[in-house]
Amino acid sequence: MTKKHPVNEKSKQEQLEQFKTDDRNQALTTNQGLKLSEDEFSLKAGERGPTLMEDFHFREKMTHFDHERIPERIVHARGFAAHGEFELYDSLSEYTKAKFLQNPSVKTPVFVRFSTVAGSKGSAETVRDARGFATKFYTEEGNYDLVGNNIPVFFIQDAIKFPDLIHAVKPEPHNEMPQAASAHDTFWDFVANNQESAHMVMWSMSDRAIPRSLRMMEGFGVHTFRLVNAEGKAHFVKFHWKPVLGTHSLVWDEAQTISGKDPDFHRRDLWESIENGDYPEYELGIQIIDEEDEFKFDFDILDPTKLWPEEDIPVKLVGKMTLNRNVDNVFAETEQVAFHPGHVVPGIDFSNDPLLQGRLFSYTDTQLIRLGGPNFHELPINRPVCPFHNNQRDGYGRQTINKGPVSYHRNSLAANTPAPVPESEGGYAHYQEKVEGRKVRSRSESFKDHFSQATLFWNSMSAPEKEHIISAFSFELGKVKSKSVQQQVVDMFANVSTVLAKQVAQAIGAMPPSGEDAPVTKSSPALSQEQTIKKPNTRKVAVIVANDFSSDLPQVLNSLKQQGIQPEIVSTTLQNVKGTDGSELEVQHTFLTSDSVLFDAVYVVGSSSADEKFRKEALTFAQEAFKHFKPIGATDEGVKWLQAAGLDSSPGVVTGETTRFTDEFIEAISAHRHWNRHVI
Ligand code: HDE
Repeated sequence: MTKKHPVNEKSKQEQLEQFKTDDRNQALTTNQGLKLSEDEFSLKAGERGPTLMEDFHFREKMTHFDHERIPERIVHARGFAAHGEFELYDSLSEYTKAKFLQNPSVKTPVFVRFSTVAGSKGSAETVRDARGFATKFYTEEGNYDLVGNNIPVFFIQDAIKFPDLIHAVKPEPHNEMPQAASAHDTFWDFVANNQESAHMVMWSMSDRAIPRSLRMMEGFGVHTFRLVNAEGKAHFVKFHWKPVLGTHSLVWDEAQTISGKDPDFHRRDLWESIENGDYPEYELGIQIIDEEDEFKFDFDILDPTKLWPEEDIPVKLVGKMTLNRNVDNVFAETEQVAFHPGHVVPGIDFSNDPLLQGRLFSYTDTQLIRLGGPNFHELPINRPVCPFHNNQRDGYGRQTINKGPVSYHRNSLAANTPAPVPESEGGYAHYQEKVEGRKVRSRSESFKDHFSQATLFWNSMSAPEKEHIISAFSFELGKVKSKSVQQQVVDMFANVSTVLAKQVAQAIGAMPPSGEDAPVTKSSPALSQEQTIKKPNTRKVAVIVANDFSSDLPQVLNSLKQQGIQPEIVSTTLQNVKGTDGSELEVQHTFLTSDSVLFDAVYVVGSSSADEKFRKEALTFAQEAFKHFKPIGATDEGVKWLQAAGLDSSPGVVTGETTRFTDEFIEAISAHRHWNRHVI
């Protein structure tokens, strides 16, 4: 007998509600429910005497505290997550039978965790690193996890090298330095001696590795997967997330300052956006290659160090994900969520990418130690929204109370249930790819070109992006102590571009390569962030205001707000500031509590009654913003201050001397950064 899984109508949110508890206004009890009369003093033999063993209250409280921590993730330890939903634009039945990709009226609940890779759980968030972008879709056929990164390729081609890569990038074992940074000898030694890393290293030295916001970065499934339709026909697919706000980055100097000023910069940005109702949105894109075309390209589609140029294989946008709910408890949800690329649903299958194949082992294995046993799927955040039944039993922390004596298959006592479901009724059947071969430990010839796409990436960058890459290499290698490693890296990247390698060699005192770059025959404009979507909304502007501001200011601020811009008032103290017409503005930050780097733009208003100290603080904000190529606006007294400091009449600096001040300032904010500004 086969039984179809009934679809559970309960949304993920409702399911989670059952597990939530509000301790406010409740009596204090032990975990056994015993009400307690006192919670400040342990039980002692006399007021000045020793504590008694009998104190079960003390022992329970302390034991629980002693066991509060679980091991952090070996990689991606520092992360932050949010709930949301995914909606499809049009049915994808041509390519896949996955139920959540059939019907545009179905909203699929999702949980997304973003992360850095190398740093520990408490590390700063704006470090140079790839970002994890892991999405759990709670579908009616079970959980589907798309566990991706914000960079479309990876450092290595075979999973067996992952422990080596991670050992090399993590803090060096003899002195545990540096934290959350690749700028050290072992990482670059790994790079030079594992040259398949060339392409990914180009990405991680680029602006992609220092995103402005988790809301403004792309996501990639990285590996080639398979979509399989109801007729059993398969296509190769790559998954993309495209942020609706465009792809934008910080600059390195700014990123480093933020690490100190606000190590929680990215989680704060995500949290506040969701609390404000500015829900982060990403469109899901797919690139499709017919199975027959597997060998038509000048790269192997199974090689995870290669991307599929979007100009050759267009990205079809198929749906939108909106993150609209913050977590209630970071430990219960963000920390305990367990992603796994092997969590698939019918209609989604794997390819033979050797990196993906290894990941299919690693993720469950890591949860066993991190979450303390095999029952982590029962944690509220990990439970599917459809029922699950099988003969697995027991283990640490088991919550399900399985009834009856039968926990084996095949059986007659329970009419051979729970029963497998035929493929035609929704049972998962692996795609029957024909596989033949000798058992070998080797790299396919088709995986041996490590530089063509690294060069494609370089050739696709705008001039400022290239400059940033050169400085990133110069910074990172400048921190490397071994002259030999420095030279090996310069020699390696001469294979990507001699222009790049020569400039880096110059910066770090290494021998420059000889020769010139070949003429550019191909570039992929989609790889550059220059042409990305540019919008003003959700951009934060520091508005520097003193008492006696002009009566026009509230109107300017309203116009900014109408565009979704978030002006925040910065002044000397948190006292309200007053305008010449008696109006008042609430101050959100002082010069002490905030900093130019925490904003997208600076607007200097000032006033004639502001003192010299105020003027200096305002100019520090403006000068920092100038150095980081940010838009700067000035009206009133602020115009004079900028003029005196020589900061006016540069690209992206808009002063109230023009009648179109507000429009021009909004335009300057939309542009994100003004790279054509001359910064000394
Ligand atoms: Fe992961 N990776 N990874 N990875 N990965 C983990 O699983 C692993 C790789 C990615 O927010 C671990 O639960 C191996 C590529 C993300 O919880 C671990 C290999 C990509 C996250 C693991 C890779 C990723 C992880 C550690 C080489 C982009 C965080 C904790 C074959 C496509 C998920 C955990 C979250 C986490 C193994 C390479 C993405 C150890 C063996 C390529 C986003 O299982």
